[in-house]
Amino acid sequence: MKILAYAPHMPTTRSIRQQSFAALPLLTCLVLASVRSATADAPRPAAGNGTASTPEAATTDQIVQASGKTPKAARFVRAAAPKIAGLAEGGFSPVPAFSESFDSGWEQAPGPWQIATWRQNKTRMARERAVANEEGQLVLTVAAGTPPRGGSIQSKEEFGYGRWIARVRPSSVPGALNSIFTKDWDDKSTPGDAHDGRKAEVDIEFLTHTFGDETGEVHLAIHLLRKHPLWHVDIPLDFNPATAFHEWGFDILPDKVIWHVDGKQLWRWDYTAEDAIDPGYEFFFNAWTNRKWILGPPATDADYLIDWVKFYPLRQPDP
Ligand SMILES: [Ca+2]
Ligand SMILES: [Ca+2]
Repeated sequence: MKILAYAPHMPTTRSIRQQSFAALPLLTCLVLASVRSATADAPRPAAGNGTASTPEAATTDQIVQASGKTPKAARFVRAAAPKIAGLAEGGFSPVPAFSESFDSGWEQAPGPWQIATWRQNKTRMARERAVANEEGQLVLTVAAGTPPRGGSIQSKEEFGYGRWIARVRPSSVPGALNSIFTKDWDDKSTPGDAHDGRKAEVDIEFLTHTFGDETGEVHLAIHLLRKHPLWHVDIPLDFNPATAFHEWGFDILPDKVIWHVDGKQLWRWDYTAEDAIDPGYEFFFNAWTNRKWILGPPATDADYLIDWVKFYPLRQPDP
């Protein structure tokens, strides 16, 4: 994403359990301390209205502005794209360490997930916009009209290196952003502070206004605390992501991130001595809107369908 701030999320915290983040991927190392204030997405106390106060707004605006100038990549053609490594070949566990199928009624006992009830990127999140349907799909809804209202969930635990795959179908209604991302919002080893992570973020974001007849775009980004986004790109696609479910994901590896769709590589981002993604990231889905970049709000409710998500950890090398 570009984005930090708005990117996918930005929750606020009222207790330890609420973590937030933004949507941008960030990465790693940055000077934590100094940056925190800069990050607008920082969570604030959700107390009451979850409204945020200040600094966040600036950051969100900055992110949106930067995201609106995202470089455009060459068109992605699924048939011609290279295949990603299989689980064994890539060194991943053959069995997911975490998986969720969002069965009907999921929202009544979301287990390892937290449903956002605060603002993210200036969009008000609520439980009624994060509900599983009869088909066993999580539906994150961006409501028609104003004020900006969306849905968002995040994992309660954090994860290390590995492969994430989510089977999703973004909305065909223009004016929404539907995301898949991982972010270090909270360092879970320090329960006294619920938003002390490094704020690095890896994003997949769909801007539904880019979807058309057999066409569309996906926005990929890396955010680090020191820079939002650190890197981002819009990739034109040879299909419309909203016409069918596809398996989207990313491999978070010790030396690079690889984004993929239906087993084909979308992009590869190699770490440098300064910029890298390290373990300890929470996982998120969200749906939100704004005017400038997302071209929202939508004219009718925009539903983002998420069938399942799985995480295959990278195996430790044998001693
Ligand atoms: Ca973390
Ligand atoms: Ca913490």
